[in-house]
Amino acid sequence: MQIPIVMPKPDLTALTGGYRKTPVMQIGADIYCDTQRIARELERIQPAPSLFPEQSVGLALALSSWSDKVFFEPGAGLAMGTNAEIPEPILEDRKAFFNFMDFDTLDDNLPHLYGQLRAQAAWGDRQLVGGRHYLLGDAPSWPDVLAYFVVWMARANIADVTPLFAAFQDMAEWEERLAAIGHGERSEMDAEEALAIARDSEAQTEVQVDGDDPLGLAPETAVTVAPDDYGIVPVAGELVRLTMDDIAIRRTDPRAGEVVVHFPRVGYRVDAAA
Ligand SMILES: N[C@@H](CCC(=O)N[C@@H](CS)C(=O)NCC(=O)O)C(=O)O
Repeated sequence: MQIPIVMPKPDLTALTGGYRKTPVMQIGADIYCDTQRIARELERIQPAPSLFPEQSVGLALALSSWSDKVFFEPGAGLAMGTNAEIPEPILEDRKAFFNFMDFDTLDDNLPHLYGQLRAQAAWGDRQLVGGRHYLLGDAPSWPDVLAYFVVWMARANIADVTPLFAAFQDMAEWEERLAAIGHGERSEMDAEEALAIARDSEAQTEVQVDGDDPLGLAPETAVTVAPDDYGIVPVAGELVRLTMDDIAIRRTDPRAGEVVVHFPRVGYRVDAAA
């Protein structure tokens, strides 16, 4: 399903209950929000080849927070501040969305942001020293995806990025290797069909609410779930899962029917509904 680049995104939010970010994965009536949650579900369904090889899962997931915040923020700031091609409606949408960025002082901040982006790209480049093909070794893994998406965004949007990254030859070759992996076979499905599949399916989610969780919530409690960083739109539903890894809530939508919406635990806030 194609989703609009700015709000409103009525077909997407019919599935998610309000979560607006990209990407979202739908499997029947299970809706997975956030790349981290999507990656873990893909790993569960298709464990080989692994996205988390050689017991790297803890490290790889910790790096999600790095790429989502520390690496992403200067990349997004520079994309907004230096790409004259970005249409005005997108800039206006992102001004409200990127609460970590002060658009009034963005121009003065650009040299700082360039410095932050370059120093973090250098980490990636150093990690490849000695002919290592991917960040954790000979096989691609989740940290490659995490680092690549910011570098890709930078190359596509940021003015003067070529000289900024010129010294990072190993990184440039790594980018080519990752791009060569491609996107598999893609086929389009329109929004009405996706919504019909949600309506006609039953969520395949096992109820699991951790009794030791510090939030002390019971299954079926009415809650809201929202990202704790930016794009903070609470999604309301009944608690189905609350573990150290994930959160899931059940909600009923006039167009999508009864769906279960999934989030990662880290980076998301759960509150009992008022
Ligand atoms: N933590 C989220 C971040 C997702 C995110 O910020 N996505 C950007 C696009 S790459 C977005 O949603 N931008 C606003 C929009 O598409 O409306 C994830 O890893 O999926």
